[in-house]
Amino acid sequence: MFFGFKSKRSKKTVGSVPWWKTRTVYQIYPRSFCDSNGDGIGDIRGIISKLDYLADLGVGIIWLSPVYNSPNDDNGYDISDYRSIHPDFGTLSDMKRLIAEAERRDIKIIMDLVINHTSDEHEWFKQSRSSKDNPYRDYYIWHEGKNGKEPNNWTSFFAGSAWEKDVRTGEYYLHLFSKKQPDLNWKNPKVAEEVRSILKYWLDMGIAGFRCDVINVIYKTSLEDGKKRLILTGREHYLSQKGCHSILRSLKSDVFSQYDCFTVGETVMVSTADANELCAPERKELDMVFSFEHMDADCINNKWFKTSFKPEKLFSVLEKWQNEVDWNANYFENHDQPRIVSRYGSFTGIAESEKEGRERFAKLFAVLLFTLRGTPFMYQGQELGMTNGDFKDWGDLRDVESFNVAGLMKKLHFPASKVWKLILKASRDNARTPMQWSAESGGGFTAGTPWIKLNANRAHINAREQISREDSVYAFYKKLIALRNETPELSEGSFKRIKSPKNVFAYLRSLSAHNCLVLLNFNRHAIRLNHDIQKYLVPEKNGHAGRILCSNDSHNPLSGTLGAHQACIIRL
Ligand code: ISL
Ligand code: CA
Repeated sequence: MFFGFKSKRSKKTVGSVPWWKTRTVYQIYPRSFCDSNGDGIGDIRGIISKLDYLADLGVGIIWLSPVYNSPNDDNGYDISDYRSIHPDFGTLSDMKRLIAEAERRDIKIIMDLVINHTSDEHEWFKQSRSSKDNPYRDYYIWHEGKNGKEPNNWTSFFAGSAWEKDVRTGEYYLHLFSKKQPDLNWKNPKVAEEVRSILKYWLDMGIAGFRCDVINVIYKTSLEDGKKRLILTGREHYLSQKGCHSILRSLKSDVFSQYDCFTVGETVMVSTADANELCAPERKELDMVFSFEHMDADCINNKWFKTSFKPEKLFSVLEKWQNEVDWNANYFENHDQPRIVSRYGSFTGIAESEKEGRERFAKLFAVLLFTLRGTPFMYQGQELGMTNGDFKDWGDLRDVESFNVAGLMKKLHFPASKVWKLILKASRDNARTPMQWSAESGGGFTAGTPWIKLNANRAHINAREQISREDSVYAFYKKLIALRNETPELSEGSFKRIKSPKNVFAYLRSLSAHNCLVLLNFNRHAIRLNHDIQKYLVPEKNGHAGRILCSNDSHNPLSGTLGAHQACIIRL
């Protein structure tokens, strides 16, 4: 519900604020977005056919997950040629048309930059593994074994040792991810030279920036044994190292600063201090970073062990990041994360009867996303309130990480049914099911057989249905995007948390004399607001009540209570 607010086509730049601070970013996972030729795999022509949909929603930037050539061990995050497009997705000329067609609609495109590793099928690696004296040998990290075993005790992000022995030379190569993703050697200046030239190639083609994959792990200071840990043994030797900072500074000064572009780093295990070292303006490294701490509000130790969602944990992490980092890259979903409504809301979405609660919950997170200070990043299908996959058995899963981790759990003697339960909850495949465009058998995604199981709830959760309804999650996203575009205090204003009842998140966004109060009730029941909040709603001095700009519920918060899962923005 939006009050006294007309949605206009967005004014994309506000004053001198850079465009990447005011626009909304929409992430596309190309395999699962829209298939134009019936082979079951989403492609670039499919994306082009949906540009009007995105423009209408108010999207200002598309982040495209990898579309480069790749053997797809990790769905494109294993690149075998950085300058070409995977034939599954189309051709280079399709890509150029996508850039031009997006530009016509005032939408910019950023690409995924995966430079911690390449595919083992990249020409550099083929050369590198062929012999110890090949000129490409030093592009990767090779080491002889120690007493007939791996060179050190490091473990991979995808479980198991981070080393693989290669028969050709008898030495091991490092892979922090799958064994088909060998890590590049960033101590070799030739690697940086290659990457600079790849960056220019795409920027010259009209790309507006990059999402830099696991960018804070690229530099390995030493290859010594790491402190033994439950996950990622060895990490102290490569997380956010000095060497990484100097590489990023040189990429910024040699390349990024020469273009009107921006960078967002995907940075694992970062603290706010690490984030500031990477993206505070004076550091001249990255423009913003994705952190992970706020995604742990439903985990114990690591993402595989999910517990119930703890809203207060989420609030305190968000508050810390809002206060300590000037400009955040805000997100709650991406291609690696289960869907919000399923993981935090426990809405399976299979039952039509859950619709109202699920949609209200999806809108609650939408208000949070668009009212935090920073650039909002949304993921395809989030605007429809899409749910986790409805996978029935192992044959329905596709993700290399899920299989590797399941293998490790089995080795540790977890019972098979337990393994399935844990994987089902946390698998990255939950986010990768095809976009639900319509109720039809292919979900409007494909005329063929989708590469991964389409959720049966497409019958009632789909874009066509959402667009037809004024109170849908889609309509709510569209209005929120426009509201943020039209309300400088929401995009540029400061953030100040206000004391609130348990599981209610309340804060002010302020710019000069303008203030917006944001109230988010994460309780499943109505709640009475405390004095600290009430005093803003009806100020004693002038008696003017705040004006509600948006709410996911018709209940009036000015009455002093919030409804179950109610979220609203009030202009004071
Ligand atoms: O899924 C994760 C977080 O919940 C991580 O384990 C993830 O693998 C890590 O965040 C790195 O992700 C990025 O690099 C990977 C790729 O598989 C992911 O899809 C990508 O987002 C390797 O390139
Ligand atoms: Ca296709």
